[in-house]
Amino acid sequence: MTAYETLIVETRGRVGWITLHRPDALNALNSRLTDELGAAVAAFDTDENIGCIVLTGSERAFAAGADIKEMADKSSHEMTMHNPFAGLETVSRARTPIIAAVAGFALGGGCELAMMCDVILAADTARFGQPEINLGVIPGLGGTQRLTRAIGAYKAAELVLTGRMMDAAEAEKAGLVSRVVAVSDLLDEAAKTAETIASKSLPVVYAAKDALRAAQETSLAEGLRLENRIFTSLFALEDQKEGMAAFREKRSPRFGHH
Ligand code: CO8
Repeated sequence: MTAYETLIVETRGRVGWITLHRPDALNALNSRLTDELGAAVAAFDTDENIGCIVLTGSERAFAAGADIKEMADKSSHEMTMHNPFAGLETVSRARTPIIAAVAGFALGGGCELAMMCDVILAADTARFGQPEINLGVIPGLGGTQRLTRAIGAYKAAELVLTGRMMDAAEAEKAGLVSRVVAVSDLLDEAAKTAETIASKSLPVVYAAKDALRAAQETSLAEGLRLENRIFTSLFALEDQKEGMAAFREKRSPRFGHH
């Protein structure tokens, strides 16, 4: 397996695990990390033996944002011509579901990275925010867009304009996170959720993710048409026949992922 400098990457059964690992910088996203993350996600996303990816950080920080020290002296031209965060597009485009398991700080690009994932499990220690305004910039990786869609215009505006952080309880109430668990249970809960997803038919999981994403990106009418087209097309799969036969025969399905 590829050696990474800023990540710990491992495979556990049908689940790919990626742990951000820049302990001295609270997992700040520098270009090395985002390149490596893009490569690690792409490798899992093209492996049909992987049915779900877990992305996590440390107990202290999921990620405290883009690396401010790396970015500080760049010109607008440099930022435009050499986007240091291009690797993250692989995360937001992945077909495989990604669970963000967040403990500690998820700030700026860290919060935006969590929002690129499909499920956000938060430890009770998690803190979310978009503090870019304090640095003289605004969010640039989805913080004004995905956050607004996740928690609504007025709450997102307050967070982006003040730069304040939300704790896990507030984030759950606002709808930013799927579930809050004790920090000691975070990785076990992420593993259980990932194994459950990975036990389903992979093409059906891809299809579900596709339809869910459409809800964020299209009009309701277009999304409903897409959902219906995907739903009917799934009757071409052996896994649909197996799933429904298993129900009739009162047994668990054995999905072959085709
Ligand atoms: N970048 C670089 N280094 C960082 C970052 C960061 N984002 N966050 C923390 N670190 C470093 C600190 O500098 C420190 O290093 P050192 O020991 O060498 O001084 C180390 O990590 C530990 O941090 P602290 O000592 O500050 O730890 P505290 O517990 O006192 O504070 C905080 C923790 C509150 C998280 C604090 O570190 C902090 O405020 N960090 C910055 C948070 C922030 O502003 N994030 C937003 C960054 S901008 C962004 O994400 C924009 C993304 C969009 C890009 C779009 C491109 C197209």
